[in-house]
Parts: sequence; C-alpha cells; structure tokens
Amino acid sequence: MASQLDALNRWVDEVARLTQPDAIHWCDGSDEESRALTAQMLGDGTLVALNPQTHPNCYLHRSNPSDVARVEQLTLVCTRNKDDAGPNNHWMEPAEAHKKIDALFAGCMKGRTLYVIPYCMGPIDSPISRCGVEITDSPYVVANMRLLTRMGAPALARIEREGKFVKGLHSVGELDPERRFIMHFPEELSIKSYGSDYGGNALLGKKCHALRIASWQAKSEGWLAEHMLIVGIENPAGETTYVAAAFPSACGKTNLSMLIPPEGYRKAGWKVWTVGDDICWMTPGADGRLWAINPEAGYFGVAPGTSKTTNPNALATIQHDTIFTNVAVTADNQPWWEGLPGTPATDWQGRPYDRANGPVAHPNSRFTVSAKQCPSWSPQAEDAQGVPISAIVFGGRRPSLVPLVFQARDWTHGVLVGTAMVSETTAAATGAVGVLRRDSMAMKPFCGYNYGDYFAHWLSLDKPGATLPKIFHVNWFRKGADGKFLWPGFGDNLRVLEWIIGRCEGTAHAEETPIGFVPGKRDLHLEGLDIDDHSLDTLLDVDTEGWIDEVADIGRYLDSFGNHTPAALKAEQQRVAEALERDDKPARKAAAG
Ligand code: SAT
Ligand code: MN
Repeated sequence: MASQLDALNRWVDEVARLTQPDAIHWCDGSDEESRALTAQMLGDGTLVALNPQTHPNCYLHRSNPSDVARVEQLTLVCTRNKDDAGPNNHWMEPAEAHKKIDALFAGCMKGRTLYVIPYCMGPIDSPISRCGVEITDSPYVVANMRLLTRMGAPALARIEREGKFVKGLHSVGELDPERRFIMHFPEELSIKSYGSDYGGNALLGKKCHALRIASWQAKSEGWLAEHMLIVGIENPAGETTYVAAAFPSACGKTNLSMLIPPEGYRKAGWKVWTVGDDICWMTPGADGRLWAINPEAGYFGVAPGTSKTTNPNALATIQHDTIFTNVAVTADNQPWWEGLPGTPATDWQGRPYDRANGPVAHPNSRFTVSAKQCPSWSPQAEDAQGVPISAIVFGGRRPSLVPLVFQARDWTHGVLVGTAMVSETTAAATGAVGVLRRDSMAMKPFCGYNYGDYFAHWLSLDKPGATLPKIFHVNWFRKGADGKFLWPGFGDNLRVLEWIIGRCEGTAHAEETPIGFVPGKRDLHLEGLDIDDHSLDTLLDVDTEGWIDEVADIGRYLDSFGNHTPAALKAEQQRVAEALERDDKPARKAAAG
C-alpha cells in the first residue's frame, strides 16, 4: 500500500521544482533543531539576543518596516464562485490566482533553504484537531510555528495516519508590498502566501488555516471555528465554568483570558484559567453541548500596554524563551514598550530613541511564547475532548450607546447580537486606526466564506437535542461625557463574568429590556470597587432612541449580504426594532424599582 505520505512528498517535490531552493529541511520540532536555527538567525542578524540575565533565551526580531501587520486588501479568498467568498472577502478566480502567485514563487527560494513544517492545530490526540503542513523559506516562521503549534514529528505521524492535511506555501519573497499576496483556496484546502514575514500573513497555521480555511470546513461539517479566547472561571466551591469570547484584534482578548481576580475575589477563592487567547474551535458533543479546544499552543500577543497592572500573567509568561518582534530595547538590552517602566534606548527600527520618531515600540509589536509558560495556563487545554462552553461573549470597542453587559434572549437573538458587533479598527491590520466598522463575531478579516452563509450556519446549530451556550455582549470601553472610560476593566471584568455565570446557572437577576437582559445596579457584585452611581447608571442604561437608530442600521447591514442573509435573522432584527418602538422606558424603570 502506498504510504499516506506520498501525497506530501509529491507536493514538496512539486514546490521545490517551482521555487528551486538550495536545500530542503524537514522540521522535526526537536530542541537541537531549534538551537541550530536560532544560532543561524543570530549569525545573520534575523534575531538579536536580549539580556540573558533578565530574559534568558529571549530574542528580538526587527521586521522590514513595511511589513508589520496583516494586509486585508491583499488577502484573498479564491473560490470558484465569487458569491461563495461573499462581499466580506476580497476575491480572485482560483486559476487566475494560482497563475499570478506561482509566477512570484518561480525560483524565489534560490540560495535559500525550504523548510517543511508538519503541524497539528489542537492537542495531538484530539478528534477536534486538524493537521497542516507549511512550506516556508523563513527560519523566523519556523521558530514562531514551533511555539504556536504542535509542530514536527508527532504531527507528521498523525498526517501519515490520516492522510489529510491543509497545504500552506509561504515565501518571504522580496518583502515588497507591491509583490505581496495572501491567498486562500478553501475548495483545495490550501493557502499560498508571498512577500510578507508578518504573523497573520506568514504563520499559516494561525489566521489562514485555523480561521479562514477551518471556518469553511466547519460550515460543511457542523462545527465552529471562531476568533475567540477560552477562559475557565473557578468559583470558591471549586467549580469551573468555561466562557468563549470574541473581540476584534488588539481589543484585549489576551488580557481577559489571563485575568487576575480583584483582591476580594482572590481571598474568597476565585481562580481564572487560560485555555486560549485568540482562536476557539467548538463542536457539538454527544451531550448536545459545545465542546471547545484552543487549536494553538502559544500566544502571539500585542506587547504595548502589557504591564504589571494590565496583565501580570502575560508579563510573567514572557520573561524567558520568548521571541519579541518590533519592540524597543533598553540600554541593558531588555525588551521595552509603552506601558513598561524604565527608558528605551533603541526604537523598534533599531534607531536611537527619539520621541520625534513616534511610538518607540511598534503599536502592533508582538511576543511569541509557549502557552505553558503562563501562570494561569489551564491543563485542560490539553484535553482531547475539549472543555464545555457555558457562555459565549461578544464585545467591541464602543465609546457610547452599548451597555456594560447584556444577555440575548435566546440563540437566534444572540446570533443577531454577534452579527451586529462593531469595533474601532486597530494597528493589527494596515490602514486607518480608530474607524468604527461592523465586525460580525470579530470575524470580518477571518471568515473564509460569505458572511450571510456564515450567519445561517450559526443559526443552524440551534436544533433539537442541542444545549447551546447562553450569549452575552459586553463593552468595557464606554466613555463618560469627559471622555474617560466609565468602567475600570481588567481584573474588575470578573464582576461582569460572575453575573454572566450566574445567568447561566439561573441565579443572577436581570431586567428585561428591548435589547435583552441587563443587570440592575444591585445585580452586580461591586464590593471593593470605587465607582459612582452616575457612572453605573450610564453603564447600564438602554437608550431607546439611540437603539432604534442602531437596530435600523443593523437591518441595512444585514441587507448588504443580499439573499444570503437568513430570513430568520432579518425577522429577529424586526422583532427587536418593534420591541424598541413599543418600549415605555419610564414604566420599565419603575417596574425594575
Ligand atoms: O493576524 S495576527 O494573528 O498576526 C494578529 C491579529 O490580528 O490577531
Ligand atoms: Mn486575533
């Protein structure tokens, strides 16, 4: 019988004929291999060693200054029918796309080594996990994939057993923004990426495979591939509730997944366990619940703002064995970014620090580190069956209108709430920062098919026998008239999570409003928190007039997906619009007491 690896060998040969590398290296993921690659990258300047006393085995990579973020306009979904990619994606016809990018790949690895990286997204023995192979000419990509995925021999063994894997071909090319594409071929389960060495463009297991290709597979196979963190909240009785939460890139997913409880909670025995900080694969179990794994094995987190006050767990995680990309350094060669104490000596481009040059660390500078180094890392992240999800939380950056937290009435309403998500754009993608846009389920840049069909897929999970999570929406970013945040955020977000868990268990009280269930002031546990009544009133207020306009706009947004928008979702939007028209706010407030 022909080995299952024949297909892989044939593909590697084919790629080598096209790209003409000097050498081919199959990555086994061993420590020796990693040491040799690190030495090579230190030798040619790809990596710079950081202070070995304060940061053992930590390295800095300075990227090409024109290659620091995802490029949405060059990221394409190439399906036979344009309609299948949808208006949410940039599209190119597959044959044309292959021709265009293969011309770039021709001979591009001359003088370079071609690395073959077999990897597994998810625990190596989990039925929910999926394998892929990335071919790349970037040793920096190899080093990052080693931290972010289960890479090397065990993954290759699983591929040999299953014979199925996602093909990812990557070359840094000339790092020329004019010769750059990130192409997805979901019908072929393949990815081709040329001309960038940046995270989401080049680490093909992450956004390209685990979200764009996986979301396509999930649709036909009945599961969900989502841009969500997974966190376990353990109460003083020792019971852990798992929550999955979607926020757009650089809106605090890593912080929430590693939250440190406020002092009162800590003393009472509350604990927080990190399962994942960016991606969540959820699949219905035999019991009808959704069971989730984190397909990744490490974090690719935003460095600026990470500090002792905002995220002490992340800071502890990245003290050793970490790759830093585009951060600044201090005079004694420690990594530095805005939010840390001390003073930088050299900026992210290696220039002497000069305030006139703008941010010292790049706003999208990153750390890459193994998840197991995190003090709050959950051993359940290795469980083959995953963890059961009780609540799904959607969130965005909304300076006004949207309350601190509310609960959707049911699954269909919850899907509408996720669909309507809005956030400001961030430095994780090139382009203007701070522009409000709809970002349904935080998947706008990552859904590998037509958003209308994706909404329908979400609705389809609600079927007889399903015990689905309750759905919530949070907004930590509401501002007062003075432009300051009304809610302290960070550790105090556990107060909101406690209410969410209470709602899942049927113990927490709420007031019914046209947009869903909102806690009254007395329903949140606020002991030990210094917040005035007026701020709380604003945070929990449902402004009927403002929401009438918002829901009308949601209706126009749903219409932008034409006949792909599920009728049930449009009907739900109508239901909320009518409830708002009927809303008698004074009577509602009086009834709530
Ligand atoms: O796309 S990355 O994974 O590099 C970062 C992000 O936007 O979440
Ligand atoms: Mn992300």
